[in-house]
Amino acid sequence: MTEPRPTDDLSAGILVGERRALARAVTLVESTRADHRKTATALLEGLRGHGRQALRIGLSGTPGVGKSTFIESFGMMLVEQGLRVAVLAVDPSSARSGGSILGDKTRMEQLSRQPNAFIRPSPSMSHLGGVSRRTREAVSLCEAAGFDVIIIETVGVGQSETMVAEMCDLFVLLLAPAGGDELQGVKRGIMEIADIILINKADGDLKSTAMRTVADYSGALRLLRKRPQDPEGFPKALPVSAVVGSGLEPAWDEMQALAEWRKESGHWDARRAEQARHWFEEEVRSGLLARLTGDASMRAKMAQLGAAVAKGETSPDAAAAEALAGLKG
Ligand SMILES: Nc1nc2c(ncn2[C@@H]2O[C@H](COP(=O)(O)OP(=O)(O)OP(=O)(O)O)[C@@H](O)[C@H]2O)c(=O)[nH]1
Ligand SMILES: [Mg+2]
Repeated sequence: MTEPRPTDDLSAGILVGERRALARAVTLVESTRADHRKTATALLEGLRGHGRQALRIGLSGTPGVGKSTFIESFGMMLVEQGLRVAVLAVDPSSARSGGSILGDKTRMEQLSRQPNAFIRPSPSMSHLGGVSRRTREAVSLCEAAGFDVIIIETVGVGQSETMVAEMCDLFVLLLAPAGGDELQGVKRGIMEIADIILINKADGDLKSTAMRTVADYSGALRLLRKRPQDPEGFPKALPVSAVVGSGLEPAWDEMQALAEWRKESGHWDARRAEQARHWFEEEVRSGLLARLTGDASMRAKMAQLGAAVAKGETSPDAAAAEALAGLKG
């Protein structure tokens, strides 16, 4: 008989959708300890091939736009439809203190109490590489645990959005109602990765401004270059109110319509394949970097080569070749 592997229990728990097992597994993939990393890799390998796919939704928006409130009401709507919803947060900056995680818990109070929801705040990791791997692996774990929808939330700061876009099927940008001039404020790169733009706070006094903002963005989106991964009419801007709960069903309908179209047209699979290749290359890059800076002798060699380059004793190319040659074996 073969020995049971340490991850067998965990794996079985995840596959039947146990939240406790899932939470333990996410903690495991977050760990930077070498032995934990080994176990995590074995766990993820063992879980491959379960054949489940969730709809992975990236959600971005500047602080205060209403991401937490939106996730609470949107998530509740999905749960009430019988769907299982996971929420993962990505925040590579250290700006988010324990305080706002607490704040998030209260803002997602109802959702966090649902047996069919799993909410995981951002771990305190400062570098983007660590956050991205942890999030990707957490996404895989949630998918293995049979979640239908995985929302990956990120604050609207540059790089983290691009990273999240590389691990989701749909990218939703949440914006606040604003006058026409402020349209310019949204970075072009973000407009280009958005599949659906939701103008939040379309309620009360802000409603008319929100409707105008929707019209402005609809116009701006029509001017963007048509992307092969979009059916007619996408990307799209819609009004929502996370507080009142209005517009959530139409937004969900559009997300599903887009996902369906991408599945039928082959863009869904092609994108996931491309993402897998992207992350493979990223891992090789970061693995190489880790080996170049990982042990003391390698670090000393890098420092010595760097100094030699700085003094003009050798060329950057030759020094790099020498550093890389040191990795062999
Ligand atoms: N009127 C109105 N206010 C909203 C709506 N959604 C959120 N808010 C308010 O906007 C403020 C910020 O909401 P959050 O959900 O915390 O925003 P967030 O994007 O998660 O903010 P960070 O976590 O700081 O990035 C809160 O006071 C909410 O009550 C909405 O649909 N309408
Ligand atoms: Mg929040």
